[in-house]
Amino acid sequence: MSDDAVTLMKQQVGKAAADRVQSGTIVGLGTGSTTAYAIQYIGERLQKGELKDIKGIPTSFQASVLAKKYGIPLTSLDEVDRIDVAIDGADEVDPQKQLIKGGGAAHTREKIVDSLAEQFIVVVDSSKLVDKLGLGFLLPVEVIPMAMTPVMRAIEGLGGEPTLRMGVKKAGPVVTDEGNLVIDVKFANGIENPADLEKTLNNIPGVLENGLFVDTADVILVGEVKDGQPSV
Ligand code: ABF
Repeated sequence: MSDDAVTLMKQQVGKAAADRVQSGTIVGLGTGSTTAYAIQYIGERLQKGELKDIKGIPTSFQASVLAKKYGIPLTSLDEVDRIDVAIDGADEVDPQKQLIKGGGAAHTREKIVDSLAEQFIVVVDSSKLVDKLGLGFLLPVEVIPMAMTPVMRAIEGLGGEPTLRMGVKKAGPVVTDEGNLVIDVKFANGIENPADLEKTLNNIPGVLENGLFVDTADVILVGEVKDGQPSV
């Protein structure tokens, strides 16, 4: 699929999510290129006066920068008693609405915000839809730096193949907003039981959070191209 078609799908699904935001609400703002369009369109709706009195809770430094760029007032979990809706991307979505997230190394804060939201809307292009999690995308696991080696051993004991995530633009390992490392895990046959694995991984001493989001997503908005036109 051409890059233009994927961009069009991301724009359409980001707009569709932004159109669901209501005035007077608290909105969780996710990370990634698809959610970036949702943030942009929320900002445009505010500018046009279609939306009033919303406050955003960013899930990453990137989300906070975008929110400020598009004029979305920000707040924090200390200031609010609820999150009405969260909009966030994903790396894989299975038919049970279970997700793999964390390609942007922000899944810890994302899971906090997305799981608190009354409604968690996932925005993806159709390439993210899979039958089984883990066959295509490696599972991100955020690890306290001093525990990296024993955590890797524990993951190998679970049948996973762990790799420390290295930076692309910056040399050295990727460091999360919390100052931790990210291990990406390959499971040769995919992930048989995401719910069990999510709990097992988070019980390994030194693991802060993993990228399995089970029973978290409420709505999956999928951008696709039909007859050459983007649609949601
Ligand atoms: C973020 O969005 C990450 O959890 C996930 O990896 C990413 C997907 O980004 P994109 O929409 O750019 O594919 O929430």
